[in-house]
Amino acid sequence: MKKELTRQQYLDLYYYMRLNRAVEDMMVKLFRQNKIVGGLYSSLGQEAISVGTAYALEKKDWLAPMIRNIGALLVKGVPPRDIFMQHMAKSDSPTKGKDGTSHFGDLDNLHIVSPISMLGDLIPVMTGVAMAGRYLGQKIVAMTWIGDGGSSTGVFHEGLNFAAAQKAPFVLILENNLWAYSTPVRKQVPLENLADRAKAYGIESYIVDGNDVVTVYSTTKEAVERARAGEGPILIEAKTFRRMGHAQHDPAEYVPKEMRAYWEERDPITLYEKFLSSEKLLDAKGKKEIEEKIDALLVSERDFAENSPMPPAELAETGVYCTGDDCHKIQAKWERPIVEVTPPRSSVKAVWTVSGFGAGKASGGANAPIHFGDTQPAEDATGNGTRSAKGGKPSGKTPVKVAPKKTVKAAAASASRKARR
Ligand SMILES: Cc1ncc(C[n+]2csc(CCOP(=O)(O)OP(=O)(O)O)c2C)c(N)n1
Ligand SMILES: [Mg+2]
Repeated sequence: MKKELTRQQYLDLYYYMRLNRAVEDMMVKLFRQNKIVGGLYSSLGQEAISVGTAYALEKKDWLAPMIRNIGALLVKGVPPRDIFMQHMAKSDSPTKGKDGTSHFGDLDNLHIVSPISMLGDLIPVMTGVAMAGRYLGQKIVAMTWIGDGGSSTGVFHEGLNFAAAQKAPFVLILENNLWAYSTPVRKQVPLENLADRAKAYGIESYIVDGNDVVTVYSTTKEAVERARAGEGPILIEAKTFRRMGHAQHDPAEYVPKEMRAYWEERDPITLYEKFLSSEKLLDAKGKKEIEEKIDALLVSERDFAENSPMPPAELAETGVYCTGDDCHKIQAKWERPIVEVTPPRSSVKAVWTVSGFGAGKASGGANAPIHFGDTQPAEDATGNGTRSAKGGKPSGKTPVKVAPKKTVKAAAASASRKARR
């Protein structure tokens, strides 16, 4: 681990990893008391990934968690009581008891898209979120996670190819914990590094030690800022190990003892505590204060959850179908003049360029425009037509200039300046 963050950032990462583990420990107890409805999954030993990656996002960014990403939800601001109530199917839970595990989102405030059980399906969905953010001029980045097993689904490849083709500001975290249920990664992927999958789509990738929270955070931060700057999607493979079975029902006896022992020695929280104490960022007193803070918080959050009633039976027949405004009131938040892109009509000129998008032989060059209106005829597709900031008439066709070679970041910055007009 390298020292490069502020003291507060170091301590935040520690707090959230401890909180992540404590929330899950408490849920194991609730599960054994038969208070959890449905399955219970564990991210024991993988906390550095959920916490380090989500911590690299800004408040306005979007994420969609998978089953082992409770840490990411906590970092995004979900209170532990919501996680407890959701797992207990209580009336005050985010889904009012209609769904379990971490199957809930918050589109209005925290920008969380609910997980989808079908592995890989969140990749095209979050690509869409990333593209929508670009369309609305929001400068957001979207993130989701996938496992080693999930990276072999068809939709993983379709989704990542789509994200790459669209240069979507999207970061995908591939948690390679070496197992998918009882299948070891070696038996289902003929690759040493799953990050190599990125090559098939011409996108950038990183490999990180998933048990080193500082490296996870700083690598993800770099990837997030590159995606935000217009470089397109980025894949990060975080190497780690699934310390528990697939879920509570699975004792994982198929995992070799030596493998488990090796990884238990590399517990991400223990490793981080050593680092913090060697850097004089945390002493015994500070550690105790954090533990007491988390204990007190979780006791009150658990009590709140336990005291929440089970939903009344009649609730089952409500909210089954979306009925429009009384179902959800999500409105697009435009960060650019809406008139630039609506109503779509054939005369609408492209107003947004993304470096390298459409740079193939048959298209217009390194700064091809993305059309928001109807697709223009091929010969017009290279036109770098501009419109006034107030969304007035197109200013006429401007000849395409072949942009001098500049760094991707500079090109992206200029694209973003245009976008803000
Ligand atoms: C498309 C699809 N196939 C199968 C499943 C069933 N399933 C749920 S989790 C899982 C294993 C996932 O392994 P991995 O992606 O490595 O994630 P991990 O559990 O290790 O975090 C499977 C096969 C599913 N949910 N979706
Ligand atoms: Mg796995």
